[in-house]
Amino acid sequence: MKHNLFALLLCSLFSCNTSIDEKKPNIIVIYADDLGYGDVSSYGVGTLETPNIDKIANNGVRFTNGYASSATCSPSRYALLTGTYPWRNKRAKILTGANLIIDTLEMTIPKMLKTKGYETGIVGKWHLGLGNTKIDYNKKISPGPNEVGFDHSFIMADTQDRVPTVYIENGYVVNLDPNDPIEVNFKNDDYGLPSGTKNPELLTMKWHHGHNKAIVNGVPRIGYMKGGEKAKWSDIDMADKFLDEAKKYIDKVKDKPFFLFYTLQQPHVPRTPHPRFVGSSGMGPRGDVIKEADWCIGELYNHLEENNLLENTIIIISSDNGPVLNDGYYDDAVEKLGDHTPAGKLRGGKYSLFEAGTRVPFITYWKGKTKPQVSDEIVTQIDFLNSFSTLVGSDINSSDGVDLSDVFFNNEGDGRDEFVLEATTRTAFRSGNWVMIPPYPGPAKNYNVDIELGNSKEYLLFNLESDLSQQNNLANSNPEKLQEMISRYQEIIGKESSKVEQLILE
Ligand code: NG6
Ligand code: CA
Repeated sequence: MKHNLFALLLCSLFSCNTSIDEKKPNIIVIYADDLGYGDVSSYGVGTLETPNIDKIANNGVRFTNGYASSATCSPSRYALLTGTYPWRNKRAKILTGANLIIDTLEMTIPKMLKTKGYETGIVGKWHLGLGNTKIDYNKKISPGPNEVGFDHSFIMADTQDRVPTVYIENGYVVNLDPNDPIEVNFKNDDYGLPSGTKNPELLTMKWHHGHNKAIVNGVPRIGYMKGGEKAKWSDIDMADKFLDEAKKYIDKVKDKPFFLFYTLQQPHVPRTPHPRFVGSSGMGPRGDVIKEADWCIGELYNHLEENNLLENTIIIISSDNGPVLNDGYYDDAVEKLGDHTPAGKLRGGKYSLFEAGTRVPFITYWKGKTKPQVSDEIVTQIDFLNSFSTLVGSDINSSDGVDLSDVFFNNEGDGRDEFVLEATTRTAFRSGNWVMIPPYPGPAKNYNVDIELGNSKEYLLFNLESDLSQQNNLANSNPEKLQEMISRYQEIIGKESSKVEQLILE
């Protein structure tokens, strides 16, 4: 009490915002990688069981129209953290060994929360680029998460299928032996080491497309890597490692309000479940790593409960993009799928402008505050910044985001009316129950991953209320609606429209 009074006095003297910190809720965003709308059993459209996510979903708000901003990872993460449409940032594409794509001057969720006294941490996959010149993994790597608002970071740089296969903590490669420096190269095989293409006999997992370069733990990766032996991660222990780090972080900061961005690596390729999950789904490694992710979420929940943190912690669960089965390795994802439907009834998948690209599991939970609810309101991850801002009493806002704090946390209010979704630099527009996909050149399908991309010579117009699976193109039969959608879409994307027109003309 004495301590609190003293803090209050200090705060009133220096007009800081920490006096009511202890009442502010902790915020944990759990972000899966490539988890589909139908991969979570509470969504009722697949056959895989995810009891731990379901427990949170069934006690919180389960959104049926919840969207990532993009059908791929880096753009979605960029939009989530900045509240800005990814198509406004030309560098927000799928990254491979790239430099940081968030400007260090840009507003982010952790930066905003820090103005209100929050501790901020990220544990897991980053995939937003590092440094601003050629990255030297043997020195402090900066700028990165710590320069865009995170007090603490324990990350893998890109994805599990890319080198360097090491963890980076607050800018430093973990367990790096200075006598065994790391070199990384995404173009030329300069190191003369075994590779997926040259040495199939060394592989424990076979590549299907891409992923044929450096071999680490028997798995061929994207890119070449030399050195850093002691620093290399163990793939099968990655889930446990991230979970441990997440718990350690919570233990360290739990006396203050905190924001944790817990970015799971599952079920992105390569799918490497810990042996205790092998066979747990009956669907091969893809199902098994989803079981593993579900278990991790349960463990994190238990940890919060054991530490009496559950009442004052908001938990959000979502995914960065929709599902894909074969994303570059032979891992039985297709063969052992059975009746499971990772995208539910939605068309497309990862990389696609159709619904399954961006419509993802989306759950908010705040014990004692949110009532169990299934909400059909349209909500997106671009809206987190503005919604968290309202929640913590900040006036920082992004112009692309909408304040949906009531929808997320109070079982009240309306969702968005409209938003522009993105897939591999193409955009489409949802307004109410309508979706308009402009014409784009390119193949209708990515045959490697067996997913329809949403490219077509004609405008596509769907009414999701009567046609959730986007089977009936109403562009010809409803020209007024089409024109209305095109006009509004072009108004939003502004000068980007010239680019779209150009693509249409090609
Ligand atoms: C692609 C990879 C894919 C995946 C994706 C990024 C190939 C052929 N495909 O380039 O396997 O890594 O990048 O996925 O290399 S994401 O979820 O991080 O966006
Ligand atoms: Ca992803």
